[in-house]
Amino acid sequence: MSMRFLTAGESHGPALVAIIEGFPAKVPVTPEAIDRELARRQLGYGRGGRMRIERDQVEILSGVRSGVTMGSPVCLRINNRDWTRWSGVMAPFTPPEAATVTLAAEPLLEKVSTVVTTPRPGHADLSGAFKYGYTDLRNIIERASARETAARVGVGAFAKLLLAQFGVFVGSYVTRIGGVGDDYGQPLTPTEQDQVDQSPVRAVNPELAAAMVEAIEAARAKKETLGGIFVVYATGVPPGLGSHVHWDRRIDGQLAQAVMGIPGIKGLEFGAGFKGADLVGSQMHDAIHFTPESGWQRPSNQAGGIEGGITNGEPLILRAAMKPIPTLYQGLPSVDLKTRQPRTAGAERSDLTAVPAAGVVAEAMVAWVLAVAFQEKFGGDTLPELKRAFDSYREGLDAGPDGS
Ligand code: EPS
Repeated sequence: MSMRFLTAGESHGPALVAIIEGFPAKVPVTPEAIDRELARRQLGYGRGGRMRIERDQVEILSGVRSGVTMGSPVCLRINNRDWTRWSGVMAPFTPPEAATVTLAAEPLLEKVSTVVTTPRPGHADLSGAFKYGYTDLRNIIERASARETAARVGVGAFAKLLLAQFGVFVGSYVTRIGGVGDDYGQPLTPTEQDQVDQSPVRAVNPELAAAMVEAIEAARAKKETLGGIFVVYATGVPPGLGSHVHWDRRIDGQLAQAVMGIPGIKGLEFGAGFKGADLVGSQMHDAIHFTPESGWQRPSNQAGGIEGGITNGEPLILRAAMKPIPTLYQGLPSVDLKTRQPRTAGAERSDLTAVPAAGVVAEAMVAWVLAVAFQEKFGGDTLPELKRAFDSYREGLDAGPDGS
């Protein structure tokens, strides 16, 4: 059975938790490696006050001993510091103690109602209310909040640690916010990736980063929110992950599910993506070269590292579009669920933009899909077993795709 994971937790509950089942034994893990990813998810100019309250840190409850995984379920927990303000509202067995919660660190919003009856257009509020039969939208908001993505990033950190054992690195950067930016789409070096994480919007080009910050400030003044585009890349990916033989084994399909499952993601493309639709075939497809000295070479990578639903040995490149955050301090036209009368949707605490953070969440999900594909291809309950299978596969590739 392949690896799987589940997360649980509400935005203002005591904690987020995740359980990873089937993770191989003997993979070295450090808390710093996980906390580093959690801190990267908290980055980004234009985040809301919640990010000034939280200092996400992992606590490992099971599955890791003396700094290595045990093969047993890994359970991780990330506490919500903000819970101290919400414990009387989120209690499992007693009704909310107060009608409002006073927020901290939020200049634009002092309090929010514990009971919310006017759905915010664009959020899960109305569709979630229809589905789960609530007029108190707090029951939907709490789990729909992108706070849950902290747990995914914790899980992704484990996937990254596994992939690092095989020289696979997953990174990301922002190319556009609010229509400002460019279409850059190359993988980065580790130094370039570190520089990106120093940028206020996690962009490669400092001039464009400054223009994106300006766009965020202009949006703040107008009580607007912004979306944008980010690139996720993976280097060192071996050929042969995924498969052409069945629809649900295609790795581009699996990656699409994983990245589209991040709140706010509305578009996704691999390599040349939508631009490729306008090219003729001879412009689109990456020529194949081989020399005994350099092996297989592809002078271009319009395929984004995937052909036939299988990784082809080139860097994986995908680009995702995130819509503007649907919580607006100006409020959007809506209807009160109780009175069915027109009413402006209220604000919840939110970000002006979360594109830089979404890139980090997408890295985690891409790393997860690659790690699952690794385990499916190379098998094994332990890291040494995986390594033996991987090394023998690589030797075979050097000899030729049929291993002869
Ligand atoms: C987020 C936590 C959330 C928001 C944001 C991201 O905190 P809260 O639930 O207290 O509002 O700051 O979530 C959204 C903008 C959203 O639409 O879900 C986080 O930890 O990233």
